[in-house]
Amino acid sequence: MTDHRPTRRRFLLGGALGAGAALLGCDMSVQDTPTGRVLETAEHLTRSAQRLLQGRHALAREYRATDISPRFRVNGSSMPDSDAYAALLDKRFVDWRLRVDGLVARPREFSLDGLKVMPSRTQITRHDCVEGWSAIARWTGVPLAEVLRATGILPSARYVVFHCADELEPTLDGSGRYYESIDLVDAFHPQTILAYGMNGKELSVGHGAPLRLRVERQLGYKQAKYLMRIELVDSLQGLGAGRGGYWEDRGYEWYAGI
Ligand SMILES: Nc1nc2c(c(=O)[nH]1)N[C@H]1C(S)=C(S)[C@@H](COP(=O)(O)O)O[C@H]1N2
Ligand SMILES: [Mo]
Repeated sequence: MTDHRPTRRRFLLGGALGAGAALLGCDMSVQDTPTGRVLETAEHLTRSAQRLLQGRHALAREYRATDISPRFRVNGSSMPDSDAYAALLDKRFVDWRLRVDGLVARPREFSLDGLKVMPSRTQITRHDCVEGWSAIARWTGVPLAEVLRATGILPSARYVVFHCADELEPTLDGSGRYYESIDLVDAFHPQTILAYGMNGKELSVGHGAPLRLRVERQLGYKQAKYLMRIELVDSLQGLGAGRGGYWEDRGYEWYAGI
């Protein structure tokens, strides 16, 4: 299987995070295969793809309360720099709404209290940033699957896009706004939650209040903070520079598996 696994360009300095999961699908090509062996190769690829998919359903390691890091760094934006966010924070997010739209059956807005009365999940996991630091925290939130069950998704939906309140790179045209995306395998993974709580408290502004994504099988930059809108799409092309996220548009990998 390893022969046919596409090579991942790794950008992790020192490889401190260990071997990651391989990219799925797009890099696998049978085009160069001599005709007589196409079927054999196709079978092999199917088997490989299946193993990779099963691998992606596996749970990230969960830790004990005593493993929680005494300090968890704030990284990237530490607070969205806009009057709109300041106004929401001022009123402790009572006016904040998470909009869920795009390729959903029932577009909806959720209040923070509305999300808090939905089924919740708490997990103690390790956050790994590409810059070479890790920290363990307890996250509480609503499984993304529950939100998507409430809105329904259309058959054409392929990706879930997370639009954030912050511009990490201030620009006039909004191209510096933070966003991220995941596929439906990760969207319905049981540890993929929209977190409003951290270590038993409300999520702080630095860590992404009022709501952030936790997608535990992937690196730190996928863990979008300051969520404002979730959009279901069939392609990532129309967003940003088309590579599926703020850092992806600047050269990082879209599937940042750990
Ligand atoms: N909206 C938004 N989400 C973001 C970022 C950001 O700058 N803006 N930084 C990312 C990166 S690189 C990391 S490592 C984590 C940091 O989360 P923390 O501040 O809770 O440590 O958030 C990720 N999500
Ligand atoms: Mo990061």
